[in-house]
Amino acid sequence: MNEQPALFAEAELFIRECYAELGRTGEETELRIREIAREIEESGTYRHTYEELRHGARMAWRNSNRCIGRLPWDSLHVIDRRDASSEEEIAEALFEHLDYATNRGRIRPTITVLRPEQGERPGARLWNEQLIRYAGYETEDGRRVGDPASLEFTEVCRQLGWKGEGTDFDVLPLVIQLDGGAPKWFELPREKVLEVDIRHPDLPGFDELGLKWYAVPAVSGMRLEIGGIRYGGAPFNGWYMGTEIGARNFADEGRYNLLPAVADLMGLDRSRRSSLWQDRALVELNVAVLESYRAAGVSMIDHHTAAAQFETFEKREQEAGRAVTGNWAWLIPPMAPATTHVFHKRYDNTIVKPNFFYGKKPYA
Ligand code: HEM
Ligand code: NRG
Repeated sequence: MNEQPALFAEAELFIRECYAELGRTGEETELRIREIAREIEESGTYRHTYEELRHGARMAWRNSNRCIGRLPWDSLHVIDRRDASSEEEIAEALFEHLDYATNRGRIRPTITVLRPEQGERPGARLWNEQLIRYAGYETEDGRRVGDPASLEFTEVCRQLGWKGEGTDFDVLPLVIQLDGGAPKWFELPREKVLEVDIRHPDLPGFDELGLKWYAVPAVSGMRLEIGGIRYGGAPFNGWYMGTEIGARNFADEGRYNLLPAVADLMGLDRSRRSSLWQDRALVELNVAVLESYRAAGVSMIDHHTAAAQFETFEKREQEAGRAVTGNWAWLIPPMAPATTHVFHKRYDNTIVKPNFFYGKKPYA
């Protein structure tokens, strides 16, 4: 099947919008579109300039309907590693991404763009959902260790020959696949992974739970799509909103399931749901997460400030003459949602490109 007309149509739309936003002239725009038309005719695809890649990735963030953190979209740091041509070179690029993005705690929103799909060649794929995530295990007696969200991927890593220590916080290896070849795994060097011990400012016994979490959330399981070009390997990161850890990763029954333990430390009555022991434990768990990141000097935002910044983003987009799209169910924070303005509005969930997409899992 010839996909060239569809590719060219997407490319043209993107270039017109991108060049208009960047203040390029009409002449430059038409010239570039003709150049791309020729390139597609000759090779079946085209290559973005660095400027197109950079602005395209920023537009993709701006268009991420589920993201409440979009205010600084125009400052995303874009690292072009389309040239990385072996799994080893890609692993190095990802280590460098983590170094740059972590910045000893002053996190910098960053994306590394790897080789895109080209015709039948799938380009670079990362099998990890995030660059840094904890392994999950189920023991023979049915006990759960680590992060249950990682059960399936941890088993994939095991079958590739990786072996975890079996703690609640084993950092998974990177699993990298190039052009549909055999995946290769790479242990993440310890010094690339900044972590924060979670302590509570005044709740006795809390610190003995021995909790910690990593500093940098770096989503690696999504495809970046710009002007019809599909980048299956384009890991990006910002910083955490506290509730992602405190109200979901630590609290969900299907994750670390810590609310009963925290409620018991607080001496709450768990025999009745109406004592609101879950709600009260949630608050203290989330205080501990926010205070711990602050004390460690690691960037993190609370959900109230995040919502206020999102409102500023909405105003700025309106001033720029652009419509804001959003997914309400994802934008509202998982704690006290009705205290934020987001709860009281409607959002248009239309998908605008450039954007990030989930596709089929590379394994399974
Ligand atoms: C989702 C916050 C940076 C793109 C989210 C979510 C939050 C969030 C709270 C919902 C996550 C969940 O419920 O699992 C933030 C904050 C950032 C930030 C505080 C700090 C700068 C970024 C960056 C990008 C991005 C740099 C891309 C360049 C996305 C996308 C999703 C998302 C694509 C949806 C993920 C999915 O569907 O699983 N963000 N974000 N965000 N964010 Fe952001
Ligand atoms: N909820 C997930 C992370 C999803 C993305 N969140 C961000 N992205 N903050 C978790 O690990 O809890 N970001 O690019 O900053």
